[in-house]
Amino acid sequence: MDRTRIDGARIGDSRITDVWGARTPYANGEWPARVDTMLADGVTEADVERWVRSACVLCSNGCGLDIAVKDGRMVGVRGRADDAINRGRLGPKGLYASWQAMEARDRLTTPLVRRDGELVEASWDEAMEAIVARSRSLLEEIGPLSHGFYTSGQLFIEEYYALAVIGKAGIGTPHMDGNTRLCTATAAQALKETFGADGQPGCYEDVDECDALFLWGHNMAATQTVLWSRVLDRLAGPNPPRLVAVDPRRTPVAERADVHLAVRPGTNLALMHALVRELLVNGWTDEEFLLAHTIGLDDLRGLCEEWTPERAAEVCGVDAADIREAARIFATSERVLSTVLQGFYQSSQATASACQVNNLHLLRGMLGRPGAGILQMNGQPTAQNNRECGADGDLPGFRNWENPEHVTDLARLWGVDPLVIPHWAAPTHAMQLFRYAEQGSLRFLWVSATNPAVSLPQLARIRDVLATDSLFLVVQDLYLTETARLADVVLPAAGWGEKTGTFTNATRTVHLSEKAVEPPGSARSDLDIFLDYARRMDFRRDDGTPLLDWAGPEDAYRAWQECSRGRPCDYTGISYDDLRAESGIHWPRRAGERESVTRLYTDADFPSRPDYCETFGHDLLTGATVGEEAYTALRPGGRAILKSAPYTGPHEAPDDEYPFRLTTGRSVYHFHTRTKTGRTPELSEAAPSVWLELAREDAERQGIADGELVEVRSRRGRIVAPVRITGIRAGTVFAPFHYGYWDAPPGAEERHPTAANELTLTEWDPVSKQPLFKTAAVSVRPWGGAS
Ligand SMILES: Nc1nc2c(c(=O)[nH]1)N[C@H]1C(S)=C(S)[C@@H](COP(=O)(O)OP(=O)(O)OC[C@H]3O[C@@H](n4cnc5c(=O)[nH]c(N)nc54)[C@H](O)[C@@H]3O)O[C@H]1N2
Ligand SMILES: Nc1nc2c(c(=O)[nH]1)N[C@H]1C(S)=C(S)[C@@H](COP(=O)(O)OP(=O)(O)OC[C@H]3O[C@@H](n4cnc5c(=O)[nH]c(N)nc54)[C@H](O)[C@@H]3O)O[C@H]1N2
Ligand code: SF4
Ligand SMILES: [Mo]
Repeated sequence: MDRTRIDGARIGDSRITDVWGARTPYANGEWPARVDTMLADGVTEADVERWVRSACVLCSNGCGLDIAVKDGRMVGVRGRADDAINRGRLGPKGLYASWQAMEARDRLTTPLVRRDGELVEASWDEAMEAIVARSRSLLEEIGPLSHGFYTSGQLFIEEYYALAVIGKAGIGTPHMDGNTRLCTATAAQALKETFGADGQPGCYEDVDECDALFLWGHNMAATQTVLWSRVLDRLAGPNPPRLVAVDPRRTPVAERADVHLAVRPGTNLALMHALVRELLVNGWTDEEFLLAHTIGLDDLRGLCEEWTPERAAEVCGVDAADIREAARIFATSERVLSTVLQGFYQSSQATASACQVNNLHLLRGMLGRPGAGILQMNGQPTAQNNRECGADGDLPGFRNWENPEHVTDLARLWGVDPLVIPHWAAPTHAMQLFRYAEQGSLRFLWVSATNPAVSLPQLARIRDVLATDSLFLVVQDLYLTETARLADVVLPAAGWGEKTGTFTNATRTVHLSEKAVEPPGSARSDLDIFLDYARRMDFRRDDGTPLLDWAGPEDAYRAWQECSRGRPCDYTGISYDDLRAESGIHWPRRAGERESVTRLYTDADFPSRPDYCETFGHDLLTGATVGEEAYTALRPGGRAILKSAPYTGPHEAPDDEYPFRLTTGRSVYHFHTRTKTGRTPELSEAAPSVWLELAREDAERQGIADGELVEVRSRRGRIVAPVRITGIRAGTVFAPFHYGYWDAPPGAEERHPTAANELTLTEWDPVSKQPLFKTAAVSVRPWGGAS
């Protein structure tokens, strides 16, 4: 099928095989525009009745686009040439899935409630009253700690903020988190630990200007395809940047790299210590910058002292010469951009490793100017907003739960007693939330826009937890997912294009996504559902007025703007109308300002002052909190903090029984648990079923042929998958985590399991609490069973 047009011209093949589209080479400077369009079969641009302003919600790149509407339905998308993020381009998920998934025939259209063990259709009144009745009785009997909320990185600002106010001021429970814990908790944590607050220092324009680009555990070619197009266009132009990739697999990124460090999974920190040491021992540092703008240099020096390239090479399984070369490129390039993602965030010692990337940049004063930047990347389209709005463990507006002033500030804004807002202990992280449900103390769990029955580690356990009798489970989704099937109440949500709201990509760029069409059946927006719950629960401020009196998204957004005032993520100068006039606006932009801040920290003034910072920090080895007193004694005073931790290595090392290191991740064609991409014909055909990547020498040693079915076992479970022989490092195997069971025959999780998370382990980074999806020990054997 050929429905792709680039710059108006049809290209030969579909964007399934031509993932990044045609090259538009450029030197430093502005990335040329190229407009990608996709329309339903038989529809031409002349047939489109309306183009509705939006941005793609299938990854954190946040590409600006317009939705094509005809006869009240979405019939395609077109990239926006005036958007600085994508300059008109879209990748396969944006082109094919964004709109087709919403038009799927099996969308949820009515609430479901469980009666006599079966989910049956119900009215909104019945469903909401069932929720409210349970909520009220549990609050009376047990109190707020009976309630938990597990949300997403895929809702809008307005929705997170509503949920944050409900959970933190209405109910007052600390048990709130999102799948953002699995996704970008480490990005946030590394930024907080080093600089004092969350907030991406760099921007995508740094790709246009850099001399060297380091991708730390980031398969950008598959996971931010449009950003990778930008990189490919730089590589195709005059004076291309040098490229360094750290990834155990030979990814498309690694194939283009000048240096590819194929480290053993779980060993990132050893490599980072060696790179930092190289900069230190060779004097490749900016002494003036370090003295004026950082603290902690002596400790960092001590930490890395013993990590010669040879020692790290042995631990990581790479060449010492390659480590030296990578360090030399970092040290001798004038403008270095780093991007960090799941190969670091979901691997061992995640926060300590991600902070070492920050440290490399600080050692050279390498941030806050064109081409010199850090992108502690996000993954999900709106992960940033959950962190900002506080529907997870954070307090809204990057406030510090250990700072009583910040809590009082919120209490004033919400009109409630500061004691209602949970801040007496560290917030509950996702894995702990499920543990409380398992133990029976958490009795009410409301899951919105995430599918934990496929995306959390150790699935057999998670399925049991979700099905526990003592737990009242509410699931709010577009489809009847694996998780929804276990719910007591299922609420049908309106999704992208069916509701209005705002969201912010990985580089602080805010887009407005306008409602283009009506949702199917009686589905309602997540915002409407949360507001309805708040109304029925009769949450009030201390003065007796309703806690949430917003009529719709713009009201909610204005309330959020107020909450962000004076904080690092200040939105007060970005209105809906501004977002209608400009395609993508960076925060911070304060009331009255017309220009945004493109790069943070241009003056090297960091948000680390004790009264302003988002955290007083942690010990990066154990996760113990530093506390206000000790933090204040450091006298950070606007300086960045150089910190990391001693190397300890992966938790579960291979042994005789489980000799392989398993790592997991993504295919370019699927988004997570495939609820959208699995309902998109082109994408589902491109990657219909699970596989296991194995190195040739391992396959030969085990007598396994390419395509042969194998059984992969860990201490937690098993999957069965055909082998693909690839350029992965020997001793390591890789499985995509996309393949759950919503479209599999009943009982598949027992007989023919395919979800990579059957194998993964219940462990997390001590600081960010992000689960370790990237390291586990497994065995691989030819599978005897029938296919
Ligand atoms: N097509 C597609 N795009 C997506 C998504 C999707 O599901 N599909 N999801 C979005 C989201 S939410 C996210 S979070 C991002 C994730 O984007 P990425 O982080 O780029 O994706 P992953 O495949 O999870 O992991 C990246 C790489 O880490 C490598 N890796 C594994 N273990 C280690 C290790 O110990 N050290 C190092 N250095 N590398 C290791 C893997 O081989 C893999 O290539 O993608 C976003 N974009
Ligand atoms: N083994 C392994 N596991 C992983 C990872 C890995 O690399 N390896 N990566 C982790 C990461 S980074 C992530 S982000 C998670 C993702 O894990 P999940 O969040 O579980 O994945 P999704 O499939 O994106 O689930 C989102 C759900 O929200 C629904 N949805 C979409 N839009 C809306 C909306 O507007 N409203 C409502 N109510 N629902 C909506 C979708 O239908 C879908 O069911 O997986 C994590 N799990
Ligand atoms: S790069 Fe991400 S945001 Fe852009 S079109 Fe692809 S999936 Fe959508
Ligand atoms: Mo993610």
